[in-house]
Amino acid sequence: MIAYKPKCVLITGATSDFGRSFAHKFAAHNVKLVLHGRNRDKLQALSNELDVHHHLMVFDCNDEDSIVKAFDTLPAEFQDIDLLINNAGGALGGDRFHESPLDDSLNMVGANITSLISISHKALQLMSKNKRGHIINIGSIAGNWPYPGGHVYCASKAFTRQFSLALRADLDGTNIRVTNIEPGMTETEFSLKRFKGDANKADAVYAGATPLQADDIAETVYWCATQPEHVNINSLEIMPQRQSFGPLAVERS
Ligand code: 8X3
Repeated sequence: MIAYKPKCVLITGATSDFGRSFAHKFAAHNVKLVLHGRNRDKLQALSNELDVHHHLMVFDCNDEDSIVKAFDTLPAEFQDIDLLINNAGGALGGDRFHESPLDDSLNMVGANITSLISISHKALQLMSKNKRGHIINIGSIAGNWPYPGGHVYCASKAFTRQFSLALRADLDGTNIRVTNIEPGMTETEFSLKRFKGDANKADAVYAGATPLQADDIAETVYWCATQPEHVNINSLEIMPQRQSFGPLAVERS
């Protein structure tokens, strides 16, 4: 028996592995959905798999005008969004910062930070009018633990964590919750996208490691979203049992 059932959940990046898992998880509990994706065909394919009431939003996270338009044309029956899952975004590249294309870094800032700000701003207008809501940001352990080649990705996830916590402070008295979920190694297309289609590099990340699966994170998100209204999970870091910490690097002469 769950303590709270969201009325309407907006999932960004719904066509990706995490997003698809979130959509199926909430649909299985008959929760109305607003599904965002950049690719209309992929979004339509997801739509065809769901038999719950839903609305599709197509926009590129780097296109501010289309974000605004998507919210301004949201049908009345979907304006009761009381859960936003900020899932869109990802990592691009794993080389050292100064040896990586600057465009990759700027695109990560756009997808992981700028659009998260814009979408949260729009969703909060609705939630504060309705005096209820919850934002669940999909952060990463990369926001807590830096690693070589992580640079802007790590920094964007550190932003997500601190933005989530600071929003908590701003939203005092509004009945709106904020949670930052911080997954570690999860076997998804994340690495394939990061390494721009290089399957060997992507597979090597997960080889022999028993990584988390998207459904593990969907389970966690659903648990956070269905806590009683007086409970706020601020942040939750989750790793595979077989992933842990290493020593700090020391350069020796
Ligand atoms: C994904 C986790 O460790 O690959 O956000 O950066 S990690």
